[in-house]
Amino acid sequence: MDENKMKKDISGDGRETEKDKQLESWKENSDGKGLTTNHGVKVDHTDDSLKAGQRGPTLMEDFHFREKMMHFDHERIPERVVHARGSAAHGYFQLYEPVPELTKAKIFNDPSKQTPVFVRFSTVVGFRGSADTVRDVRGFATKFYTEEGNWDLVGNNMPVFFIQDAIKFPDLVHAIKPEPHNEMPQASAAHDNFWDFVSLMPESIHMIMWVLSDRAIPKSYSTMQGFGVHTFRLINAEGKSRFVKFHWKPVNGVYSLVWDEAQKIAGKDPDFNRRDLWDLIEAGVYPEYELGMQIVEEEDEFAFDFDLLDPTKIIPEELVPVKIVGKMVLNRNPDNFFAETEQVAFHPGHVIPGIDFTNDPLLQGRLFSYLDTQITRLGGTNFNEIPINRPLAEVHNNQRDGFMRQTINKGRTNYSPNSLRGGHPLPVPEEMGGYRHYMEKVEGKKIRERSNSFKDFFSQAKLFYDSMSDTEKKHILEAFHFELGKVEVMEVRQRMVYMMANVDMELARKIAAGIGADPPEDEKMVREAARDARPRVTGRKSVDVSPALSQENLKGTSIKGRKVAILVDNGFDYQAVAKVREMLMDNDAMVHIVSQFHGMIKSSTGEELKTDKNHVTTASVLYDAIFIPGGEESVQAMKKQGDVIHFINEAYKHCKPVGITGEAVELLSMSATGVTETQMGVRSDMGVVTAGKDVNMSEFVMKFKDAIMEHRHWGREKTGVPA
Ligand code: HDE
Repeated sequence: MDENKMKKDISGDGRETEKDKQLESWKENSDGKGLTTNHGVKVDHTDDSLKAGQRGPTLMEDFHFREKMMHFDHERIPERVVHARGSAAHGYFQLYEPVPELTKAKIFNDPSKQTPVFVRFSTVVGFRGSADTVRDVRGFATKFYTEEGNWDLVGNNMPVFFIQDAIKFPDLVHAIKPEPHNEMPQASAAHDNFWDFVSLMPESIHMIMWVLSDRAIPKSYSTMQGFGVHTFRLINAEGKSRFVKFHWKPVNGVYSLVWDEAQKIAGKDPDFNRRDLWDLIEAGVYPEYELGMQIVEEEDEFAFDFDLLDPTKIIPEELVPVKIVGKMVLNRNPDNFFAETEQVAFHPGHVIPGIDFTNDPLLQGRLFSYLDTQITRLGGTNFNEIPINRPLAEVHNNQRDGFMRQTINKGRTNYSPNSLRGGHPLPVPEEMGGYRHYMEKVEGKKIRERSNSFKDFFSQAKLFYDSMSDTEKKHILEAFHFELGKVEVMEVRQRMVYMMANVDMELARKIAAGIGADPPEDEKMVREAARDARPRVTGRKSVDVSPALSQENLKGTSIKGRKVAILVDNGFDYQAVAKVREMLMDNDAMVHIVSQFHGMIKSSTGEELKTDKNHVTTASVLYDAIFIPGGEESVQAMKKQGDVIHFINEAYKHCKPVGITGEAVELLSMSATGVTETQMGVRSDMGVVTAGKDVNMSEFVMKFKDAIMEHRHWGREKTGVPA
């Protein structure tokens, strides 16, 4: 404020002074708390630094400025070396039926209890600010705040991994991250270093099949499977151990994007998956997942044609069905991204009594890595005291000091054994809930060697490929063409072709044809690419195809959470929009009204609709389906809008449902879909659902809903739509 004016006000002349006004306004708006410094002192002004006169230098004694700036200077912590970009949600897990025969873990024995959870989904390769829809593995990490302590199930959306031994992890991650000399490409495996590594690592090929499949571009975290990957152990109260693989199965089905769409979304809305998760929860359409277990008795350890300890292998669900034990519901968004999503620290070693490890060499290495990484990332050993990491179970131990210690422990003893505090905290006997590691008999020489039982690198890669639908196979081939097409060193492309010949000769030939490599006819080179691979073991439990692997068989039975754009302009058919919107809302789908400009749009009968998006703030790739109602004036306007025609073409190209009624069917003949205009009755053809004027809208709405349920209409993929 002007210094002279202030003086005048203070001298007073009976009128309300500037200061009085400020005070009144503060009282009106204050929540009774007010802005403070970090040491709790109330701050009177935060928009100007303390200066020697209005135009003078800034003063060192301005403790508020220094504190504010210094905090800002240090506001970034090292991002996760992998899984840097993540999005998270709170929720709960609830058991369906107790399973005491399998595990003594209390979370699996009390169906009346809701155990709080915090789940973080992530991409692996990209930095914190990278796009969501890149081709990558997705992390699916769950922290269960159980009454017995925290249990972290730190899984992925793919059931296998690239490598068999943790010691290869730094190599894998160095190879897949942007190349060190020029830090390119961002969030992508499509570069020479990665494929050079893969072409020399046949153990990675099963995972490569998953990464080049549609699983690597999930549409929504709410419709994505999760897997614990490793074989763990469950221990019951009698001390009996069984092997277990954990599965998360989304209640609303499993869906992916298509590659062209995923790349466009990365530009249009890099936060696509994050926003979707947030919006679903805000709308009360809570993501739900069932937890499943594949149980293998100890005596069946060697019953399969692969080694249960090998993390590059699945247990086909046709051999060991997934027993569903409970459900997780994500129903609350975090309050603060940094405090929760960024600071959450997962660790596969956070287990509770009743859950134990196997000797999977990848898991064993992870047990070291996660604890270690938090110390750098979160600044010290006290990260478990950060609110999001704090267990609900009480913590009593002899840990005291270290950076950022939060707990003020009372008493003089911090060691065990002690007599000065009666020995407390006392170790807890197993019978009273103390964690006792499973007493597995172990014997062996100290060696750096891979078990021969891990060396069938290709059978399950082939199993995966053979279990895909034709469309999924086509997508895998296209992904190979994209990824290897970006590789500059020809020898690497060629080596990958030889490698893939060990999985499927026909696939390898098709890959070669798309990347300018020789077909894999040289048997010696094919064998060399396989390195020390061993053939599949015969005479054990095995399958040649696993229908459970194909997403075509994993569709949901509702349209819950699907996003539909309704394109309108002034003069649209209100009744048609009302009917479609009602159906979508009734089924928990999300609707956006899209028009050329933001604002209110008037129907032909005078009703008004507020637009949610205009043509420049959205695009067809951000929706699962589109609907365009009739209305003479609206359709005439849209005919002149290239964006509308592009919307139709692109949705059509990506095989999405396109619903069109009344005069709007004329727009089809302007599009590149090749669909001929029809004004007659209701027609549904490969996801294009049309209805002429004056038809029964209920029939249209039903058919449109079915088309949305189908998600993608792959029969259309053959058509070369320019969009
Ligand atoms: Fe991780 N992994 N990982 N990983 N991982 C990390 O831990 C590591 C592996 C997974 O949302 C890091 O806190 C090693 C398999 C998820 O915060 C790090 C090996 C699976 C997340 C680390 C693996 C995963 C991570 C980075 C090979 C699926 C994100 C920051 C032995 C079962 C968790 C951090 C979150 C994060 C190490 C392999 C899943 C560096 C050494 C297999 C979901 O510690």
